[in-house]
Amino acid sequence: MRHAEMKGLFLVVMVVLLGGAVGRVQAADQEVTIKPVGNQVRFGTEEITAKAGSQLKVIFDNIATNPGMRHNFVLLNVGRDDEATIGQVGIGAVQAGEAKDYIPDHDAILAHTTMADAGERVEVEFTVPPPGDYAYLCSYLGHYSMMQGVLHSVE
Ligand SMILES: [Cu+2]
Repeated sequence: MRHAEMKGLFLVVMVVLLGGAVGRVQAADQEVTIKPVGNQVRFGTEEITAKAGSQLKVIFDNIATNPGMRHNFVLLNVGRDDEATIGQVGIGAVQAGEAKDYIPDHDAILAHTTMADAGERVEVEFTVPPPGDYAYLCSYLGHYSMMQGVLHSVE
């Protein structure tokens, strides 16, 4: 192969590689997989730590086998001590019902997955909010009071 041909081939390869990189969705900075505790109304992971401003992907792997154990992951912009807001979201979710996938129209909701049936995996990617503690919960029918955790956002 002549030098000019080699150069041409190199360019084609570079364009293909770069084109592929641009077309790909940027990977999350961190991934965390959360499962329920068997068929209980409880998150197996009740604490997550992530860097403020980074991209976090939360995968909710609903390993429950009881079909009634539907769950999701809903992140709020309040701490776990803000029971009033958590209650509003939890009760609002019941009112929102199946038609709205148990996601009420509430300002406190920062991110959420869709509802996962038993055996189903869902995920959501979001930018970690400024440093602080943020409650997360499952908004399926009354689960919010037992199924909660906290995201620690750190510098
Ligand atoms: Cu649940």
